[in-house]
Amino acid sequence: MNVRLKSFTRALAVHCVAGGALILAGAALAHDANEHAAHMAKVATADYTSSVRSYPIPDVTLIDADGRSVRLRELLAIQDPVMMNFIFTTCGAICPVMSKVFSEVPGRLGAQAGKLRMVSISIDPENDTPAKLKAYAKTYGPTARWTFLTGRVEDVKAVQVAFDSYRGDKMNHEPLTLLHPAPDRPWVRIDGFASSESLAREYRKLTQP
Ligand SMILES: [Cu+2]
Repeated sequence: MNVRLKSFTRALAVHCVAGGALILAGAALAHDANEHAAHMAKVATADYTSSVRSYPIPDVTLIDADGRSVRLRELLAIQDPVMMNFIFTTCGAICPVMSKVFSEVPGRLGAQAGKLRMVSISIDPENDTPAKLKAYAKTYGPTARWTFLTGRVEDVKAVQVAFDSYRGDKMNHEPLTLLHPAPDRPWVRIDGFASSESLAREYRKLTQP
C-alpha cells in the first residue's frame, strides 16, 4: 500500500473511531476488516511522524474570530513560536480531538510555553464565519494566544495547498500539526494524531536550548 493511501485509510479509521459512525461510505470503505482493525490499533497508539519542511507562505489576508483582517505572512513572521493546524467547526471526527489537544498544550508546557501562539485555520470558510469560530473557540477555553482564522474560499485553499494539506474535500482532511519555532527556522510538520504530551515534547525540542 502506498504511503498516501495508508495515510488516507488511517484518517478514515480515525473518522470511524472518533465519530462512532461511518461518515464516509461506498468505495472508500472497501478496505477489509482486518486492515481496518490494524489501522484502529495504530490510531490508539497515537502514532505520528515528524519532518522538517520549508513552506512558502501565500500572501493572503484572512479574518479572525473578531472579524479583523489578518495578513498571514505578518502573523507568521512574529518572533514567537507558532503551532498551527487546520480545522472546521462542524467536524464530528478529528477536529474536536485536535482542538482539545491544542487547548491542553500550554498547560502541559507550563512556563516552558513561553510565547507560544496557536493558530487554527478553518478549511470550511463558507460555513465558518468569524462568529462561529468565536463560539467554537470558547468551547476550548482561554484563547488569548490562540487565533482562529477563516477567509475567502480561494485564500484558505491557497494556504492548505502551500502547507501540503489540501485534500480536495474537507471530509478527507488528515490530522496535521505544524510547528514553527521562529521566523528564520524551518517548520516541523507532524502528520498523524499527536497527543498533547507529544506536541509539548516536540515543542520543547524545538524551543529549549
Ligand atoms: Cu475534522
